[in-house]
Amino acid sequence: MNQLNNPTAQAVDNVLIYIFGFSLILLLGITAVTIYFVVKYRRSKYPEPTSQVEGSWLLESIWTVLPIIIVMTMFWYGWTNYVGLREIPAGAMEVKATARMWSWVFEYPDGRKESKLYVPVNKPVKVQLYSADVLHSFFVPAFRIKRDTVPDIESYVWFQATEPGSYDIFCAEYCGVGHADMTTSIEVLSEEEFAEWSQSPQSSGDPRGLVVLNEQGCIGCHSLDGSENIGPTLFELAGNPRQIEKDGKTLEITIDEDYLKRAIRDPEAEITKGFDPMMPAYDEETISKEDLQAVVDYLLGKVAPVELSGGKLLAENGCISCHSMDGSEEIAPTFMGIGERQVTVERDGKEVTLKVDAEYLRRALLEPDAEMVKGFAPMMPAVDYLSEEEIDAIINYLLKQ
Ligand code: HEC
Ligand code: HEC
Ligand SMILES: [Cu+2]
Repeated sequence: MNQLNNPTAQAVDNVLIYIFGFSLILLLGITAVTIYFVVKYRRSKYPEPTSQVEGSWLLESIWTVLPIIIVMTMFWYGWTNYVGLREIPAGAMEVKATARMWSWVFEYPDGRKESKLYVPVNKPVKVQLYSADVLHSFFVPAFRIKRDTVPDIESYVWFQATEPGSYDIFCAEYCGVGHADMTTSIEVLSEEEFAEWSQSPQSSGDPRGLVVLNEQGCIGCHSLDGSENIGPTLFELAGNPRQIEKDGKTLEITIDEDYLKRAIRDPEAEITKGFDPMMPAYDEETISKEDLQAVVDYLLGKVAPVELSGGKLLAENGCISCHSMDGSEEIAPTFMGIGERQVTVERDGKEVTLKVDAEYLRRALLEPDAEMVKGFAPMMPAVDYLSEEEIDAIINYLLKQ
């Protein structure tokens, strides 16, 4: 899909048309003059030279100065537009894009990961570019943006969509057999659709309590990881002692459900010692009873950890771009039936046949080069960037295939 009135496309197109236009005028002009002279001064008509021109200050000045001016305007126009492509407009939304063989992952500030880039219309978006393995290039023709992702180097592009729709993303740097399949899209949503999308809990997999903490901006003052901020951290609260100030007296209490509810509904009444009374009160209109319960349950760790879906992890981490689920084996062994398979691997130069089990899969994930499945090239990246739980979820999922 195409739409050409977005700022980055315009910056590029204007310069292109300007330079191309001048080049075309010069090409036509020079060709026309050449043809005219060739015909007019042909040998049969003028067998001898007719004039000896020694020089012309005027002509020479014109054809020196004029091209300099033209070339300098091209430079100036190109430069100012290029700077526009590198300067992020104020209020841009930030997304992290990671390229890996052979897929893209987009990570939002709240931690949500998607394989397509969802953005709202009419909002500048800064895409922070990373590579997990080799050189790739983030290329979106509709927005005229293209930038390499280089391992260990951070770079960025920005764009602003002016119409909802779906716009192709390509990898524009040859990165191996799966290069041509390294495509996805930018899904530009209307503002309402985007708000709905960013709040829909099932697509993020976040428990309701965490969604409310994000939505209400609690995370602006409270961390969830133990670091102190404007407010106390909300990490590991359950059962911990707290010194609070109430009616001018310091009391020691134990954090429980009722305390947390009071702290949110009426923060002024009991102030956590060592902090300023800066927390706004959240009444029932702002946070409903159910949401308050969800927040408190979440803070007390009562919610079962979100069930990690192995299938989703495989898709999110790009495994499916090399491994198929349907039995085809172009690049890597298929996951179909992997749980009840015998494999022949090469280990320390010897061939070994073994039964696929959890231990084997763990080794295959963490140290893929130690045991090479026979008949395949050593292309599998070690997945040591995943957490223990995520690796377990993948292994359990694979064993059931
Ligand atoms: C403007 C910053 C700010 C915002 C926004 C904010 N808080 Fe607070 N919060 C504080 C401060 C400062 C304290 C400590 C002083 C006090 O007890 O009022 C606090 C205390 C708390 C406590 C007691 C913690 C303890 O360890 O004793 C809880 C629970 C809490 N906040 C939850 C929330 C929730 C839930 C939200 C969002 C609905 C929220 N806060 C939004 C600043 C904030
Ligand atoms: C760049 C392509 C590529 C990607 C991406 C990739 N793999 Fe692999 N994988 C391979 C290749 C090639 C092999 C076979 C060679 C070997 O054993 O290293 C393999 C082997 C495996 C094996 C052993 C299979 C068997 O039949 O014994 C498992 C399990 C596996 N990969 C899981 C994963 C998971 C999970 C991911 C995603 C986190 C993943 N792979 C991502 C290319 C890839
Ligand atoms: Cu690529």
